Amino acid sequence: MNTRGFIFDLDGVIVDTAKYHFLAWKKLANDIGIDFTHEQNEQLKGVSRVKSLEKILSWGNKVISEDKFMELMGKKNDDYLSYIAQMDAHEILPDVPKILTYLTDNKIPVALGSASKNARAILQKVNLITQFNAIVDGNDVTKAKPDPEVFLTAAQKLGIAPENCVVFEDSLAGIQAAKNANMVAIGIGETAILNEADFVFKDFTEIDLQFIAQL
Ligand code: B16
Ligand code: MG
Repeated sequence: MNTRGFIFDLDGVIVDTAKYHFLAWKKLANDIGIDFTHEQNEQLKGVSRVKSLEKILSWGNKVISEDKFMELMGKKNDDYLSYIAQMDAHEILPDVPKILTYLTDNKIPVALGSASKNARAILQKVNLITQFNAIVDGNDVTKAKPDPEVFLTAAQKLGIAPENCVVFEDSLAGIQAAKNANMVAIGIGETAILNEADFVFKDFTEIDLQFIAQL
């Protein structure tokens, strides 16, 4: 295999934290008189916390002060963190450890590229933090996916050229970020949504090690 680097998104790829984001955003939205559905939650996948709250407020036609905005962001995150506090390794999605172990056993560089500011805490909770050679999360970048910044920074930290990196992503914005970074984009989810990816798999149980080896 050429010297490839592999970059994993976190939410929706390694763990399913979308369900906790949903609970926390729904409570917050309902508290201020806005409805919040699973369909709307889907649209927040891969989207930063600030942008997520902006979208929820616009769906509810609500305008609030900057102070109130900051207060709501803090509330949502406190609530979200109460769910994260209960996570453990059982929440790692099927066959993710198989792929990570294969890559580390073969000394292939692995990075995390996530929009979440809670990524390190989540990796600690599920006991995967030592599997990554580099971690780039929402604290390290200023431009959100589909901007390629998060993945380009990850490639730089790994010391691998962008065109030799492979990205696993569950959101369309993330697939676009990977393509904007000139990387191979592998979608994890539905082909209908992730149609700009180079390959799409429903989940990691559909990916065999032979496929990884020949990339
Ligand atoms: P936080 P990813 C993203 O993570 C989530 O998909 C998205 O729903 C969330 O709003 C965003 O992180 C920010 O998360 O509030 O924890 O900073 O998919 O890029 O790993
Ligand atoms: Mg994701």
